[in-house]
Amino acid sequence: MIETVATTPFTDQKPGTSGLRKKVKVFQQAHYAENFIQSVFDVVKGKQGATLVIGGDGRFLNREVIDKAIRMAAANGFGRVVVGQGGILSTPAASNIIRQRGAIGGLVLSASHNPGGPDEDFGIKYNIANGGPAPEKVTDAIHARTKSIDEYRIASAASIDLDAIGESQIGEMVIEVIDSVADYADLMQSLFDFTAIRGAELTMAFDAMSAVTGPYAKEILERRLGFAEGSVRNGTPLEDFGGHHPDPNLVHARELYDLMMSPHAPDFGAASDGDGDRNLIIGRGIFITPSDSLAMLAANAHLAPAYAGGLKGIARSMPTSAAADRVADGLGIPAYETPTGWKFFGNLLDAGMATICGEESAGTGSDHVREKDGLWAVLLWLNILAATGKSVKQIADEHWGRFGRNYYARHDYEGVDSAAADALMTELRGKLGELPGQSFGLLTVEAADDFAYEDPTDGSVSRKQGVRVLFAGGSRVVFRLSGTGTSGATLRVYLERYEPVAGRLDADTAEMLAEIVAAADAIAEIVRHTGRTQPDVVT
Ligand code: VG1
Ligand code: CO
Repeated sequence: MIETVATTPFTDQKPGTSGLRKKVKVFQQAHYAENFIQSVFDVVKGKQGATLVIGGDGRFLNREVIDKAIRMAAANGFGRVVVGQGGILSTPAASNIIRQRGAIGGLVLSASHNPGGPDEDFGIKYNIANGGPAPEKVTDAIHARTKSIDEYRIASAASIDLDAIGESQIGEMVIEVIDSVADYADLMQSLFDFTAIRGAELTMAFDAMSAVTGPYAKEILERRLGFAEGSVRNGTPLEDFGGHHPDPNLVHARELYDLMMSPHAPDFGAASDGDGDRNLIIGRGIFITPSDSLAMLAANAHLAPAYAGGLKGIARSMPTSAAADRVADGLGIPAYETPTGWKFFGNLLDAGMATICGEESAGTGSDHVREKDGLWAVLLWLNILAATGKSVKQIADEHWGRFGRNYYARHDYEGVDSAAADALMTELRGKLGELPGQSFGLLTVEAADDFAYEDPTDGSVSRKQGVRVLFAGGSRVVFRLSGTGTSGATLRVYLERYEPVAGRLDADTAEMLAEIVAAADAIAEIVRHTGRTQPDVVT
C-alpha cells in the first residue's frame, strides 16, 4: 500500500526567512506540497523508526496537508508521528513537543502572521531535533533537492482521525494524536510563578486574533491563572482568521490598542499571531515596542523562577534596536547580533551562550524552546508586574531612566514591484563605500555596510543580511527586503535613535525619528524607486 508517485520539480520551492510560504492556490497544485515534504524527508538522516512531530496553526489547508504528511511519513519509514489534536500546534508548542519527545524533527504548517483562507497564504517549515527552525545548511539542502526530485512516496490509508486523542497505525508507523495545549501549559507553569500572578489580581485583555493561541491562552490565562472569563478575545481559531491579518501590531490589533488607550483599559494588553510565536505588549496608556520589550524582559527576567539564576547572554536580530545590548552591558553578560529569523538563535541557545533572544518583529523567547514564543513573553511580563507591583508604564519609565531610550519604528512598503525593490537594494549596496562622512540634515554617516554574520559556534557565514547605515551618536537606519511575503516585494526600513539618560525620554516617537526618516529616503531614494511617499504599515 505504499505508492511511489512520479513527479517533476517546481522551481519556486526555496524556503525564506521562515520556511516555504506561498499562496494556498500554489500549494493546491498537484504534487506541490508532496514535492516539498519529500524533499525534506530526503535530507533528514536517520528517519527510519524515528519520531516526527506535525502540527499547524489551523489555517485553511492545514488538515489536508497534515493528512498527506502523515501518509508520506509512513511511506518514508518514520516510526511514529506525534500530531496535535485537530492538527493544531502553536509553533512554540511544536518546538516543545519535538524536544520533549526526542523527535528527529517536525513539520510546522503555518504562514504565521500572513492572512489565511482559500485566496491567502499557507506555509511549511521544517524544524530540527533541537526544536528550532532548520539552519541554512539544511534549508539549502532541501531547496537543492526540490530542484531534482522525480518521485515521492505516500501510503494509501483509510482516513486518519485527527480529532480523537490516542494512537492508531499505518503499517508499522504509529500515529499519536495528543492534546495540543497540556504539555505547553505545564511548561509555562514550570517557568513562571503562577501563584504570584494569580495573587496579584491584575486585569488583562489578550487578543488571540482568531488564530492558534486561543485555546492556549484560555487554558493558561483564564483557567490556570484565574483571569476573568472573556479576558481572551477572538479565542477560537478560524481557518481564515475571520478575514483579518493575524499580525499583532498597531495596525492589525487596532481594537486592542484603542482599548488600552481608553479610560476602560485593563492593567495589561497583549496579542499573538497566526502561529503563536509573536507577541504585542501594551500597558495601560503605553505601547511597548518589541525591541524595548526584549530589553525590559531581559533586565527583569530574574524575577521569574526559571531565570532567577541570571542570564547567560542576550541575542537580538540585527534590525532590532540596541536597547537589549545596553541591558547586557549593565548585567555584564554577552550580547549577540544575528541575521533576521529565529533559525540563527538556535546554535547560541544550544551552546548555552544566550538565554533570551528577540526580534523587532514582535518575537521574544528563551532557551525553554527553540522558537520565539508569544505567550511566554506575555507570562514573563505578568510575572514581572506581579513580582514588582508596578505598572507597565512604571517599568518602562524606570528602564529608560536607567539605560536611556532607543526610539524605534519600522516602515514597511508592501507589494512593491520586485524589480524596483531589487534595484533599490542593488544601488544602495553600490554606494555603501561613499556614504561614510556624508551628512543628511543634522545626521552624519559614521559607517555603512551589508550585514554579514559568522556563527560563533560553527563558523558558518551568512551574507547580504541587510544594509546598515550608522550615524554619529548612535542613530541608525537599516534596509532589507522581507523573506516571508507571497506577492511582490516588501521593503522594510528600520529606524532607530538613541537618547541617553540625560536626554528626552518622554517624546513622541514619530517626531524623534523624523530626521532619520528623511535621511533614509535621501540615502535609498525610496520614493524614486517605489513611487511610494508613505509606508503601508508603521510598527
Ligand atoms: C519576518 C520578520 C522576522 C521573523 C519572520 C518570521 O521576516 O521580520 O523577524 O523572524 O518574519 O516570523 P521577513 O523576512 O518578512 O522580514 V513568523 O512569526 O512569521 O514565523
Ligand atoms: Co509567527
